[in-house]
Amino acid sequence: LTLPGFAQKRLGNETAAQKTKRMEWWTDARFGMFIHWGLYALPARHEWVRNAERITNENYQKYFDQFNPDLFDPKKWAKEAKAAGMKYAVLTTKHHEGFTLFDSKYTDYKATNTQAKRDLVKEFLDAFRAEGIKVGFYYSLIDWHHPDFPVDKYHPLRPQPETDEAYAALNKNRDMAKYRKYLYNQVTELLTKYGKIDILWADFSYPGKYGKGRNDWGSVELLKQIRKLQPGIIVDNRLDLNDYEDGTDFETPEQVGPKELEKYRGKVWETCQTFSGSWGYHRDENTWKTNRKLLDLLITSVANGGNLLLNVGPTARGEFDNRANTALDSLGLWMHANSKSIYHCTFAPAEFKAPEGIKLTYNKDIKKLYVHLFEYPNTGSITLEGYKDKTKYAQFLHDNSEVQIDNEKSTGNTLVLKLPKKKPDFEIPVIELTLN
Ligand code: JFZ
Repeated sequence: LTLPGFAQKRLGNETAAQKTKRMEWWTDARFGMFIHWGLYALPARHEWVRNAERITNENYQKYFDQFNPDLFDPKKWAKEAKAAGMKYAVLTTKHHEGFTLFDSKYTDYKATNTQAKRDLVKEFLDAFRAEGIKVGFYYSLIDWHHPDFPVDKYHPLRPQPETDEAYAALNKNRDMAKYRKYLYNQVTELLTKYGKIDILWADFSYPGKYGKGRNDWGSVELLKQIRKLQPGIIVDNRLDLNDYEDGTDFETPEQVGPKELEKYRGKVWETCQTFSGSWGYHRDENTWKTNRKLLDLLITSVANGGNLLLNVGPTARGEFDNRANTALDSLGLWMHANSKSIYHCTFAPAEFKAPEGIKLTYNKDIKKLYVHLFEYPNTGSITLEGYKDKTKYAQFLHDNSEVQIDNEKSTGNTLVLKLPKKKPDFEIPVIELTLN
């Protein structure tokens, strides 16, 4: 029963089934690459450096003048993404600093006017599409360079302490309506000049005092325009439209740990994660996640029905650095042998309980359950309560070698599997159970 007035607000008339269909490739893909690249690769100390160090346009100009990515070769990026098992990639076409990697006719603050002298977005698209990788645009709603973008609590020029008078003084010549038009024009450019775009990742809203939200961006109109120009596109939830039933395609839990991700089960979501802490290339950051941790995030995402968007911050010369390559290689090795437990998989039916040290994923079409051994037992066996009458066959995923059922110990509905004493040569080995 739907009572009039209780129906949620809607922007369009797509049904839930149509939405599921539109998003099918994305929910199947599970693993994508985020790429944060801009002028902030030069200072190499976080993409928020302008904010953190309160740098003026004038003092930031040197990075524009110096920008010269002589090693930029997106074909290499695309190959690296593909080898890691990633199925889509999202590039920062413009980050908060306002610099555009694409050739926009609405600004001079763009890659074509630097020593790079070319449209870097165009080259990214060509290269990734050639590898069969879906393509997405990150576009920053925030713009610290545009003269009309009103100073707010996140602006590098923000007043401290915060008072209405201080903001008003800084904003007397800034006009949000003009900036809103600029933003609308650039998004329109991005979605009309570059062919089919699979994802738009708009970032981000912070409504409230000295913040910005849907009325500032013109989010309703913007989203309608986005959907009109690219009917198949998938849009993130950062336009401040969460009270619209169809305003959001997916949630974006950012930099959260595996435990936190369990809360998103049943929703449509993608966690974005950095290797270290910064999204932009950060030379001196030494807190890199271990390869195991990255793998944990990938498996845990799928085990809870979500995607992982793993970020790389290319250097100012346009390359992934060695630390990034090493991490991607390691994920690629695992994915090469085990990706069947990732693609087209989701959380297991509730009847399957995962014992301590195990995470489950499930492919409902082929009725396979994937048992990820986060801890490898030294007892030579694992015990799965309630699995026996549901399981037909067990094998390791990486080599299709049989994992024998211990018929003596498998009493009642308990399934006991015999494992090799020596752990297979994967950080987290996977057993594939073929279900009845
Ligand atoms: C934003 C950006 O500021 C950041 O530089 C990066 O691009 C990241 C992917 O997205 O960071 C955010 C945005 C929103 C929240 C947190 C960090 N949030 O709503 O909690």
